[in-house]
Amino acid sequence: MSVKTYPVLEAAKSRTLLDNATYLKWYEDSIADPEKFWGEHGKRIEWFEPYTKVKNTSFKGEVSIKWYEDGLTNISYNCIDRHLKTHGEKTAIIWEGDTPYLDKKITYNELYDKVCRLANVLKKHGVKKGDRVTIYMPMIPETAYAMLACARIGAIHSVVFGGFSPDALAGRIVDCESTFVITCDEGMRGGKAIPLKENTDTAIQIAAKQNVKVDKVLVVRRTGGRIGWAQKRDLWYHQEIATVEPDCPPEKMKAEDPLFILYTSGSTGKPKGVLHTTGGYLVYASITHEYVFDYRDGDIYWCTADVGWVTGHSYIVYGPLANAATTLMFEGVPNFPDAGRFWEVVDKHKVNIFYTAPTAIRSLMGAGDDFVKKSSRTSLRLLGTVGEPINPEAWEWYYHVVGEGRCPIVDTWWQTETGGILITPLPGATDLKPGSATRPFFGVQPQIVDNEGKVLEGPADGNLCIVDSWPGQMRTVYGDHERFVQTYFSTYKGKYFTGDGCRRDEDGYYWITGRVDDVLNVSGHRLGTAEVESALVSHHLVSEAAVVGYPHPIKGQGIYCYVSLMAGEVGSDELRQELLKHVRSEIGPIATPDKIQFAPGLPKTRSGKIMRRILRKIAEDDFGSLGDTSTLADPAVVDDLIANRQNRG
Ligand code: 6R9
Repeated sequence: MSVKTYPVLEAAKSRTLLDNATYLKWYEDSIADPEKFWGEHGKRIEWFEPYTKVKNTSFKGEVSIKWYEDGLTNISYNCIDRHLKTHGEKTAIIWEGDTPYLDKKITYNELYDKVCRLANVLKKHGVKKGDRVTIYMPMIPETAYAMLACARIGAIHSVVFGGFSPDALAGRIVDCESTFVITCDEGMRGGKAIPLKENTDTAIQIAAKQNVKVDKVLVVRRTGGRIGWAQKRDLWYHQEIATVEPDCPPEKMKAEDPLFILYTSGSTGKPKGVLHTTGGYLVYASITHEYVFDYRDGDIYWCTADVGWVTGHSYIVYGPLANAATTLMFEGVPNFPDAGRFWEVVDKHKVNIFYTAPTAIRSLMGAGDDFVKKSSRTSLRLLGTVGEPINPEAWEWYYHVVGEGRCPIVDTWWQTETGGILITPLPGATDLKPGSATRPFFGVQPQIVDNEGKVLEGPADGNLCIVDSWPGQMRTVYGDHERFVQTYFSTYKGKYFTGDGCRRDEDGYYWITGRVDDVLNVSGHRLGTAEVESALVSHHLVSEAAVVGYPHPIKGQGIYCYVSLMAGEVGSDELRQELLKHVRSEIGPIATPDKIQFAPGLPKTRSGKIMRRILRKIAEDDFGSLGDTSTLADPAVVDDLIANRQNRG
């Protein structure tokens, strides 16, 4: 197969310090002597007490990851105070509301004021270093204030995506025993109000039944909609911040003190609390933000992710603010009021760097070029994607129609667990191939192994591992270090296993082929098949469920559910609707099944294991290659599944 290559653009070459030769040199140095490389680059942030140790990591045995361990710093200080002398009046955050006429700008001076006050509010209500604060918020500046206020006083934040249901929120509150919640009356998305406070109230009741009592709820007023109020528990944000001091000294944090927990789906069990710490995380978020996006002072930078995901943490809040950038926060959705919204916002705020997800690109591509062409987009200089593999057609459209062939695309591969970007082009250094995340960032050593763990050299197809630590790596699963070791370091002993399949081509470029475990990627959102299955079986009429992904033109992957009902029950369209509703309420709208097939039996091995491989093939309409079905307890089940599949027509 011949793959088109796009050489580095001249404009990108002239802007960046990092041409290809420099990339190669730095990369080599970073691998040959990580201590020296990260020792130098660690100085890009300010330390109250400098580190003398740089790297102390082991992927073997108990697995222990420490970076800059004897240094003292504070992330809020680094993202705000440090910039005040030179950038105090610079815009830190541009907020673009859901409706096109709503926007505002927040300078670094204002950010300082807001964050200090909120930090003082937290303190006043007893939040201390190490306490967990849950943030269940829409895309408004107060969400960033809340994260930074926690970081300022050393509280650990757990941001829960505003699209999650009360049940999912409760699970996350309970897991990290969080007694303080920051939320909003309602969020606004695509013209619709999202009842965040109401969901929080419900979640708190659920959590209470599991013996976790939320003491305080701080409520930001966004819409002014009617909400319930618990006198002793609930606090209005606007009232509270008016009564506290405008300064709050930043807590001196050890580099390895926790910064945040972010729950993410794995192949088994409940979502895991991915724990990131302070020093290494910030160094890594900041260096990748600068070099991957070729960020320069004065650039307007926009990442369209939600702060409820890791992309929002590292590349809306922490990376950009550590670099004193202007970061745009968008409350709305790509197709409201119409499919031209992104490009309108680009023109309105003169956005230079634009970072979004393949699913958004595919859906806007489907809406037609006219929506793009209505805008000028002359400010754009660099485009980025993240979240899932980008198909070459979408890449080409993004490059030629949106970027008019002027803007490099950085296809950035990384994960909640990695804290920052690991495999990516650098705009002034890397020739691009549509669909490839290209080459590793500094200090990152990818390896491709086969299913037996044999290391594959040269061009190869297999499972993606990373062989040594980088500063942004997660440190543990909150409260369950054993699960951390089991999940990431036991499949291939002594290596970090990403869960992704990957091909390396003859130029050493990496092509991520998608998850090789039971994790779905729906519109760039991670979901465990086990989570959807357990939501389905929690319905009283369902006896068993198996969930697989199948290719979906917009979402990347769709959710295909095989459902067996209790004896005597019959599947119907009404029941299908009821199950859709049920899953939405258990997890949230992102988990809404695309197809539900009622199946009297599921293909199982004689030992009772569901053969997902077969279910995947049927969901993909690919029955020619079902493979060996002889180990099935009852091979006839398969014929029934094919006859009743949901993809017909
Ligand atoms: C940052 C983020 C991680 C999973 C990851 C992979 C997929 C992310 C990708 C990509 C191909 C890219 N993924 N970026 N696949 N090309 N550029 O998305 O984190 O939500 O934890 O998802 O997303 O499968 O393992 P997270």
